[in-house]
Amino acid sequence: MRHSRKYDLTLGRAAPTISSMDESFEAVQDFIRVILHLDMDAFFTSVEQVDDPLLQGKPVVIGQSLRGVASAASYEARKYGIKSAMPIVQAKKLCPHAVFLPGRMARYREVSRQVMDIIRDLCPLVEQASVDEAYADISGTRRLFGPPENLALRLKAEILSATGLTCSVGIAPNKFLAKIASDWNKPDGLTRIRPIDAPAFLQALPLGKIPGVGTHFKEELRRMGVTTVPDVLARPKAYWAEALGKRGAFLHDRACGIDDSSVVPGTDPKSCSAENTLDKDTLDRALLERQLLIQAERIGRELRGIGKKGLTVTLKIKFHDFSAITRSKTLHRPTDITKEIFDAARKLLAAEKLPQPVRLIGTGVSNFRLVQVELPLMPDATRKRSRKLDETMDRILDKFGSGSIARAETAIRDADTVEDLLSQKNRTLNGQ
Ligand code: DCP
Ligand code: MG
Repeated sequence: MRHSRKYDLTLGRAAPTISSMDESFEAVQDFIRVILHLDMDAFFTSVEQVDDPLLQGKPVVIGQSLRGVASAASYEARKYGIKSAMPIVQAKKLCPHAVFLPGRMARYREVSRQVMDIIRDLCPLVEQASVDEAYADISGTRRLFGPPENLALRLKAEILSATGLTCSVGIAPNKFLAKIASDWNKPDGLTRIRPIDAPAFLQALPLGKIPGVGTHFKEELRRMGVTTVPDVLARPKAYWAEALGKRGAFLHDRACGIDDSSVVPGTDPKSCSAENTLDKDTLDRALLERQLLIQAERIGRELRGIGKKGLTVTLKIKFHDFSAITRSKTLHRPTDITKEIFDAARKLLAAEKLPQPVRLIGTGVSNFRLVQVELPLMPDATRKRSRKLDETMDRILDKFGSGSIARAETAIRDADTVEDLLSQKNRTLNGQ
């Protein structure tokens, strides 16, 4: 009898209740990866609105140049249909009374650092994915923080109190789903996608939200009669691998919610690159060079920002049929100078025959070397001048924002001296 009593008691204790079932379910989740993705809401414009309370509640757009595009739009501006990457001229038509600001990159970077520090303080493994977003692998943090939602709420609260800004957080079993989740309920959102819920989220996901599915790929799929995730899933993976190779297999994996990529913590970058898919496939070398110049400017600035110099410049070209080539050039000395990066990339392009129109062009700098002191052996006036030009450019871009980049491109190509550059800049700012 005693035995059975004990048995009864044990049974009683173990009898599943709804909450203990939830707990066991939650505990099982510990064995599944838990990935968190955090993305700041309307980042650049929100920083402006926090710094200048007069801007709160108003449509704000970052970008002023009539030849440029908007880099960010506040949620108030989005109500008028304004989005990032939209030409400023169009944005002004949609909402003439919006406040158009030049942007302050240095300030956004400063706030970004604050945000990333908070995430790194609380999460074990963090990968910064851009200026305003990061992934964290928070598998196994349940004992410390309880369910992942608690950790997400704490991150949101600490970021809000330190910066005055809101962010949106997604929690899911992999990076791809976590990013979908953070975007699901913006702004100030918190969305969790459990494995069991993934199919429902994916059903409603526009194909363009899958990384790598850009305008051209979407059009290609449309021609195949595929416009939704269920359309992708209606054909087996083998079909996709056969029809589109790696791209097809990747597409099918993502449509199933599969992504095995790891969160790679912020190790020292090994390279810096930039690439652009062109509006239209082209053989126009002048246009391609112009892209290289924009990329060299971006990479040079990035390198100078992180204090790195690279010895190898790489050119990447993707052609109309998606075939791709890369060509590299090793320089005599490591560089972070925009003009040197541009010159190397331009030479690589000049040496290439273009058998078919170019779809995408990119530049990369790698093979970083630590060179703190310029060798005095070769007094190099050109290099000094280029460096001075870059410093001035960096200051201008910090001050006037990325909207001024279009002017900067022309300036850097044409300017021989810093004075030239500044006078061009002033002319442009004065609308001449
Ligand atoms: N950005 C840019 N050019 C683009 C897109 C974005 O300069 N074409 C900058 C401005 C954004 C910041 O990067 O504020 C972050 O980009 P997001 O895509 O995360 O956009 P937001 O943070 O502005 O808005 P959301 O709330 O949708 O994340
Ligand atoms: Mg954002």
